[in-house]
Amino acid sequence: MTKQLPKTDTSAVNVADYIVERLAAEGIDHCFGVAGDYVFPICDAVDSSAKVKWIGCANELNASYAADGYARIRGAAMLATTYGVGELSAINGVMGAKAERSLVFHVVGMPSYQHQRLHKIAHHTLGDGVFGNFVELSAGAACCHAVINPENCVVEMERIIAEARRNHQPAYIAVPSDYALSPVVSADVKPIVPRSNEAALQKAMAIIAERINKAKSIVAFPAFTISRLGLQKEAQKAIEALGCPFVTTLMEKCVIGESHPQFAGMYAGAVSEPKTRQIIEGADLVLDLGGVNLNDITTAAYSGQLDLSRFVTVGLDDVRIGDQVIANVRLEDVLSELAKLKPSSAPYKGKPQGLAPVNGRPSDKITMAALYPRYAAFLRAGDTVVLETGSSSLGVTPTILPDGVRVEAQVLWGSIGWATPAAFGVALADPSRRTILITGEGSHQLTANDVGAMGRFGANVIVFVLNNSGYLIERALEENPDWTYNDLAPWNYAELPKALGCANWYTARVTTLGELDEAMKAARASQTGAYIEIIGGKMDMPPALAFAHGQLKAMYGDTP
Ligand SMILES: Cc1ncc(C[n+]2csc(CCOP(=O)(O)OP(=O)(O)O)c2C)c(N)n1
Ligand SMILES: [Mg+2]
Repeated sequence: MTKQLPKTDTSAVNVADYIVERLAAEGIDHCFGVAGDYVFPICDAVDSSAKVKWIGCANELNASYAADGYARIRGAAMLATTYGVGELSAINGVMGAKAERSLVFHVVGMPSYQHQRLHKIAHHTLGDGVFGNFVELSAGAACCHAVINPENCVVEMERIIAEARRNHQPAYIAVPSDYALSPVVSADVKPIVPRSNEAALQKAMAIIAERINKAKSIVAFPAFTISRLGLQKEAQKAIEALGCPFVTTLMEKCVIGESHPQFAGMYAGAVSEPKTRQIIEGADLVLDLGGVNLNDITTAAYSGQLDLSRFVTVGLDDVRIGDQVIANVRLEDVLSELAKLKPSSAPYKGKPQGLAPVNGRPSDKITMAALYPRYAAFLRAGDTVVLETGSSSLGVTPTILPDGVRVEAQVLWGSIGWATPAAFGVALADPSRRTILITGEGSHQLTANDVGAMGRFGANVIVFVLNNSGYLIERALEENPDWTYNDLAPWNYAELPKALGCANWYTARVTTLGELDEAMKAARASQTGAYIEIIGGKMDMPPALAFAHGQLKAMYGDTP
């Protein structure tokens, strides 16, 4: 990709305009955020930019989640917040993007250099005349950072962009408000594109080829980073050239279509299908493509038996085989080298699992056993599903979904409330697809106010809110499900879109399967957003959650 850098040879370009234009060259055309006086110059630069549109969110946490959702589709996103109060509210969301490898450029407006130099007592500070307090905190949620001035702006932006791309994690860019309005000092730079070292790539490929030749059984294990980097097609080609089965965890749900003949199922430790478990736990060689995250959630409470000495892990920027690490090797390059292989035998052919049959009578109350097959029947190619942490994600992920459905979830960081604004960001990032939000009502309560932003900016999301009278997943993860802290204020969820300004949205509150089926049809047909509140049982949970309920000691450790 050739990027057009903004012009720097004229005093008409100020620092704020330069930053916005430079980020636009990364394929970003929306900026999520909340305005504030220190960040006005950045807001002004966005508002007057022909390339980037300002997307005001209800608060900075929401904006950070929306930026994360957007970045997952576009490869990068821009978030703008004000000093201290704004950036600190965004930290949880930006830290989540760091954990989940989503590239958010977090631009923060600081008090002016002049006031910093004079140690003025200013608003949004601790009143101590110190201005570095929050830089350290926000920088901790990023993989690199810079405090910008007119002289370093052009060079620092290239360094920051290259480093953020290399790690595929957030970057923090702090800009004092007077410097933001100063002309940029030009510098002769070119975009730095992360590339493999050719010798290192050849060395890594030779070792991988040798391992492949020696192995009696191989399985590919594509990681969540494949979708973050937009390498789904490249991973599929590599896996087809290898001819081996591939397995995913729930973090990679639908990374390659689930009807693919080489798909051998979802691995989730002891709750995997026995065949899936045997294929991956018994393989001589596990080709981890992108750095699979084997956490308590993806392994169903560490219940599997994976032998890590049989892994070859291709990270974003290195290859690891046992104790040997070959640095400066890019994932995309390894995938394209693997795609050149010729399989030595006929490719693996699994038995594709069909969609689960839809069950229940129209007059039946909505059960989880009837709900999840209905989601699978409802979803179609061209949908992007954003899944919230909670019982819903444990219900949807083990369900086979149609090809062409994309799934985004925040499995590792697991900050509830993420999915509602993330769905907003996903919808703005690619309006050619339909965005479907599936959330529990407890999580939704944290960030539901940005349903208003969906209406305002024409993001036609279909929202499913499961109302099961509280935090079901928490009830299931405790011996006693009835602690009062798992109860919630009983909102009238289906009335939210109207109250939040989405006047023409389709809304429904459904208690029976017949009502749910009707509402799903109407939502699919609507030209605007749609919002369906589903009434579920207080303790009605999907099987994966019931399993976790029986594994509490393994999840959290035994009582000392
Ligand atoms: C920011 C944050 N706070 C608290 C938690 C702990 N937590 C995990 S799931 C959950 C409840 C989810 O409830 P709901 O969205 O209603 O889904 P349900 O399981 O009831 O379907 C809570 C409070 C968290 N993960 N993130
Ligand atoms: Mg709930």
